[in-house]
Amino acid sequence: MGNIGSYEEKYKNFNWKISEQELEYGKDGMYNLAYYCCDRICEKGNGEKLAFLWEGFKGEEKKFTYQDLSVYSNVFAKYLQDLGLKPEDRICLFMERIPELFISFLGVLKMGGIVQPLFSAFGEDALFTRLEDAGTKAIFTTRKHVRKIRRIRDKLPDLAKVIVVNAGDKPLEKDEVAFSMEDAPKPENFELYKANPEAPSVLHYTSGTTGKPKGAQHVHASIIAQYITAKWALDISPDDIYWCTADPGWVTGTSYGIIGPWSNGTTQVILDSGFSSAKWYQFIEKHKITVWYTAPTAIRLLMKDGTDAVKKHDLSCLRHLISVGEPLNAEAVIWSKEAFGKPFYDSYWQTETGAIVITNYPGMEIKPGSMGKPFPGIKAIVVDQKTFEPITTPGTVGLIALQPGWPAMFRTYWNNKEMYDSKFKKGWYICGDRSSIDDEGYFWFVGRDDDVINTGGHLVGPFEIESALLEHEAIVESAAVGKPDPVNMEVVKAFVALKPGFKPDADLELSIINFIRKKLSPLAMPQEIEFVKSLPKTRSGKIMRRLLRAKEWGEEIGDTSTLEDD
Ligand code: 6R9
Repeated sequence: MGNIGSYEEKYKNFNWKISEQELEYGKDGMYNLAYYCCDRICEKGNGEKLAFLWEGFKGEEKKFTYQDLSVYSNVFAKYLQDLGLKPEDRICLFMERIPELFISFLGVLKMGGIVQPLFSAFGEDALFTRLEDAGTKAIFTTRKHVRKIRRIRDKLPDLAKVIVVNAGDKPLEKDEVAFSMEDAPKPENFELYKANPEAPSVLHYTSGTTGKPKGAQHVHASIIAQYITAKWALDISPDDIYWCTADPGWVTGTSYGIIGPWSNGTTQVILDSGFSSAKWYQFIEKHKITVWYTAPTAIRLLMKDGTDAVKKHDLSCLRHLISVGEPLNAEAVIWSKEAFGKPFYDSYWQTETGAIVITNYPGMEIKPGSMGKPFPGIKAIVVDQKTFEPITTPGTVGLIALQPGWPAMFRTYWNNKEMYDSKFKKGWYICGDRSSIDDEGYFWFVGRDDDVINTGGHLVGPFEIESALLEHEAIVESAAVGKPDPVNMEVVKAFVALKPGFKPDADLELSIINFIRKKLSPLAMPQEIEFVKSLPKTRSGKIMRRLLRAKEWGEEIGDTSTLEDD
């Protein structure tokens, strides 16, 4: 761990300028983050270095050097300009994990666009909500997903262009254009958009308890935090082979699947394939992966297959393992030591924070089950849930609160400044998670402070599911809550009341589950439907999800004084 030095010393002497200086951020007036992810690496003489190796689900491979990254991101940028797209236009990426997904991300930023990555697994409703809210101007997709866009196109007046990558031979429809990265003309020189550090860059949608998903809007200067956290917390260097298992539809897949590793000049590997422990271990062994960033759900799946599956492979290449997205159980840390000879390090952050804010810093003693301590430059405390005053007694649970001002912090929610403002109390940014801090400054995660469901590291908003459920012909009322699950931590359970004339049976349950899978995504799909006569509500008519949730978790129900009488 050559990168980092002692935590205490780094924390004490930290200044974000350290990162800016290493990056030479702002030299010759250049603040566009895409430049620092490829062109600068080439200018430093590392253009021939491998930026990424991609492996598809059939085992096919493609390789791209930093020079390729630089050239092809220019191809995307020029193409978008020629289509008439302008700086600050929202341009959505809606593709499976093909090389074009990663390269177009930089391409959009190079022409000044705001890049809006979305999971390709999203169904038409989930897609529509996010494109409508962002007023998205253009969308990159593949043949496989273009149908979903066609079904909602009429309702999206701002969506001028649908760009189909690898379109094949079948004819396209009006305002759809076929695009091939390899065949498109390569501009000799592309003049990057002169973004200022505060210019909008990435728009990531994330779910809340109420209302539609919110677009957390980031700026180009976020790279100052993403670069240094990737270097110090993930402990990557240009000599590493790094694997981030996250999809860029999730912030982990952009902050640490694109910006962090590439601004550090690291080689990364990308696997566009589903999960299987044998496949993952083969992948690590074959590419001699040294740093691995993944999520607790995946670790739990690996644990299920046992250490025997690990021992079939030579995984001695692995040097550092980090986890994100959900609480990392103490058992997973202990198991990982047994299986890989190394613990998983935890890292805590959010779409809104843009970069890691609390982590088990390399070299620091890990307390299994704790998330670690604030990253240098981050002041994190817990505050009282009602008064928002700092809690000073170790071990007392409060809300995680951060002092605003780190470079990767979101700057607003798109079209929703009011919601953004509501996240700040007494000068602190309130993350919406509960935790305690022990007498040595370690954070112990307790749970979320809202009804958002964390399933396998993906945040799913109950409101979006409930709204979609109401579109089903049989349903009159609905509530969605998280229910405990040994692998995914939580899965979605839906409570539904039926319209007269509908029978609560297995066929109807299946029909409802499939309905949500298609409309929203497999992630939001309920694993269980419970048919009820009516839902518990407050006197003001709000569904008491807390009550339904407590039942699922076998918890105390708590104060029910606001509950509506039957
Ligand atoms: C990066 C990311 C954020 C929410 C966050 C919290 C949960 C993330 C965690 C964790 C326990 C960790 N979360 N990391 N909970 N331990 N190490 O996950 O962003 O999708 O916005 O989710 O995820 O609840 O508030 P995002």
